[in-house]
Amino acid sequence: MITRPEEPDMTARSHTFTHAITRLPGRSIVAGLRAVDTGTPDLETFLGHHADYVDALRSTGAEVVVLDALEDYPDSVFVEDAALCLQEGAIVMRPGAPSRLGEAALMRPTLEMYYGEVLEIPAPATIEGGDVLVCESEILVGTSARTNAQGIAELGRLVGRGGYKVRTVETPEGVLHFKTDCSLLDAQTVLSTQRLAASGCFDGYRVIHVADGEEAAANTIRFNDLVLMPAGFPATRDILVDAGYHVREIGNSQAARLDGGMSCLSLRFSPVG
Ligand code: CIR
Repeated sequence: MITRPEEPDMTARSHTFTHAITRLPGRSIVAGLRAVDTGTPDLETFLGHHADYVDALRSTGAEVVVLDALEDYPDSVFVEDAALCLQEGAIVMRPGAPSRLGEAALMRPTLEMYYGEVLEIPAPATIEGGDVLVCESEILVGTSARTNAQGIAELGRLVGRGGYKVRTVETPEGVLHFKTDCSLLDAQTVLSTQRLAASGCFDGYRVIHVADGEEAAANTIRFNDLVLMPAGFPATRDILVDAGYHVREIGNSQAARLDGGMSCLSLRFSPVG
């Protein structure tokens, strides 16, 4: 079912950004985590897709940082999991994947450049950015194999002071992250798989469902006037175009081999001040 927005909202703070942080994939990408082995990612192809992704973000006028690859951390190209960037402050996450703990700490100096003081999720809680969907008036956080109840409680404690409301939702069984299956398209509208929306977690929002068989298209990002989506999902692309969104398709075949998508590849923010 499609609920069509009268006019896609182009002004809300949940999807207007002045900055983004990305990190290049390194040679160690071949050792990245994956649920199912569908082939070894090819670095050259991945670098090409990454460059297209960065160009698309920059084309909206945003300042985009491209950090050097971290060979000791095969999954560090997926920067979204390492931090949460809100307007008022940034928080270093505490990944539930032990091999990714160190890369989160290494994001801190970059965040400090923009925010000054940066908060962090304390041990033993775990939470990854891929489970956090920042909406206009609330933050939805999915419990998953990577994000536990303690992690969500710690996040709630840190952002509660700023007036943010955190709502716990469930990531479907067997799905890596909450946002593997959904994205925010504008202040009122989410793109979601049927299996996730069926949980009722988006009641009160307009929901656009991805086309049947195109579940992997659910992880998009709304970044200023663009919706970046993975290439290869024509039916979902047409749904989004018909709904009035400006869609840019980006190759994602190599990131997909490591269960990664559009949101995982950047931290998007507009720091106050
Ligand atoms: C991992 O399993 O951690 C990486 N291979 C993929 C992370 C994808 N990140 C995301 O969905 N936010």
